[in-house]
Amino acid sequence: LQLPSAANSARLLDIKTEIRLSAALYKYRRYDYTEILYYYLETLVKMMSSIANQCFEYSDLEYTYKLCAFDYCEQKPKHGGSGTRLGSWEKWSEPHIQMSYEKGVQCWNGPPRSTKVDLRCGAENRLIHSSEPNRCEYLFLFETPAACQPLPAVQHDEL
Ligand code: MAN
Repeated sequence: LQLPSAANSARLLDIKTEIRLSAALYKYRRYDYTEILYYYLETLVKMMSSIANQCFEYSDLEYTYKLCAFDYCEQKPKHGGSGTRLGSWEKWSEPHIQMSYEKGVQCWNGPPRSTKVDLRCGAENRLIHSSEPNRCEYLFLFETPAACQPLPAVQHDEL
């Protein structure tokens, strides 16, 4: 896929404008929607790579939860004690875009701990919630600008 030069210079923090601009360029060049979708996904991946090697924390009453993006998740008691691995980076999972961390510390009489991370649109990269819907299966909620982009609207009638 050959990207127009404006798209090549896409700045991560101004992704919305760039997507609109490239959608317009694609339209002008009569590229199809699939190519715009490719561009969107590629930009999303770039954006997500901007949080790689960073850790984010969220605390509830008992624990501080840590998400080290594309590395591991951890649960640490707030009032002393060592951290417990809640899984290591495994994959993106479906049906919606969700990060999956698996093979954490074995749960007593249960499975190895694992964590799914839901992404939600937000102005900054921030871990905003953690829960344990099933014992030793954790669910984090992570806000990121990367989840804010709707697919660009293509107006065929203007061609
Ligand atoms: C610890 C924590 C909990 C978990 C139990 C399971 O207390 O990791 O989140 O439910 O172990 O025994």
